[in-house]
Amino acid sequence: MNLENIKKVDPEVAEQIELELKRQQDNIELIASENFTSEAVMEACGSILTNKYAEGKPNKRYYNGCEHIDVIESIAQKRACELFGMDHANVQPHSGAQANMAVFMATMKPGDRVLSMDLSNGGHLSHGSPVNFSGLYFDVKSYGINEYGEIDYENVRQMALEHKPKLIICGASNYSKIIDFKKFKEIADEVGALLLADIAHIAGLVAAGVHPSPAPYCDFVTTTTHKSLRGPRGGIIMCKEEFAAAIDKAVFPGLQGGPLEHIIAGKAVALLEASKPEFKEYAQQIVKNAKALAQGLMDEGMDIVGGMTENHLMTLDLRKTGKTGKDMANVLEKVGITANKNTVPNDPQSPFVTSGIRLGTPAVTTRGFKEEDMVEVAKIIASAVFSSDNELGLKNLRERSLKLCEKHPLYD
Ligand code: DSN
Repeated sequence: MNLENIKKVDPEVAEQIELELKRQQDNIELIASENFTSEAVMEACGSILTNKYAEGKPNKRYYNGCEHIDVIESIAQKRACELFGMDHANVQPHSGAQANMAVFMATMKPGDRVLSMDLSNGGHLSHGSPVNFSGLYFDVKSYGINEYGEIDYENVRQMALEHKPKLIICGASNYSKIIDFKKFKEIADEVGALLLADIAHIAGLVAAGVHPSPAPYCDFVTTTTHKSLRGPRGGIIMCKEEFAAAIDKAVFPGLQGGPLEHIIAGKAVALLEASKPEFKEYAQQIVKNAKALAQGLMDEGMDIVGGMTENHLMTLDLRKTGKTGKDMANVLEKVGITANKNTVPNDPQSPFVTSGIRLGTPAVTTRGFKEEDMVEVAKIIASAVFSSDNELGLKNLRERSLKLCEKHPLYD
């Protein structure tokens, strides 16, 4: 990584970037929403495009000098539509939360009703959590998951019939099963609701055909670009043509000012990368690795919410070990594994403590981990949890995790 100039101008920040690179290289990244984007994407994001104001949309800007920006943003829009099979794409949202906010703004008035997945069951803050704009300004009803870790579609239907939401949201930030978008569409149609699929977590799997696509069924599809899609940090909204004008207006001038055109260029590059055959293989490997990790953990006697995963992630249920998600995430960090604490359904602990740890495979798959590596990762995790007080044991586990990192170098 070239830090030549920043080292001269600001050695303090340069040092922290170098340390962060080493942290990423020397630790096993299992945060399910993280990934390692390509150097090509980072070049676009670090380019002179950061200098340009371009409020508005391609060929309809409030500033002059946008002829090259227009081409780049149009390329990103076209690639998003082609990759995900939707009519229209707005590639300007700075994040997934802002993409969701724009759909709310384009379709509802404050106080209108939404049906979405509960945050503690795997939903997302921006789908209606009481502490988020979505829960503060809209009337939110939530569905959860059943004892098998699955969405109970009949329960969703009953809730939709009872509450008559204007918008139904499917998609989650911690759900390990395939989402049946067709069933959601049938429910939405039965009650006359609009349907939004937030595919932030599974976008890479959808792009590669490894998870069914929401495109034939949903009015809106939102995603982040930095998770399994492996692009820069940002969001995209896709929709049916009939909602295109309302979505564009909600993004600008509704919610955002100048778009981040350097990041939009990074999104364009990532979308091209995601359309290649190598990316399909990558997405297939993400799922194989997740299954190998889940099986390995279960073989070591650990519980997984809902059992075997069907996508890129899973939640370790620590309840029977008597340990908390908060403590075990810290223990895993000691042995060189980065993960996040997460609630399990009916969690007796608070969301800050939790009884679970969410684990995902997009990032380790990018650096080349295969099934046999995931079995070793499972053994390291189980040993760390079961002997979390044995400092010498943890030190040995740290050496084992470092060996895996050295076997699969990153950004070298
Ligand atoms: N914070 C993201 C995640 O970790 O899933 C969702 O926005």
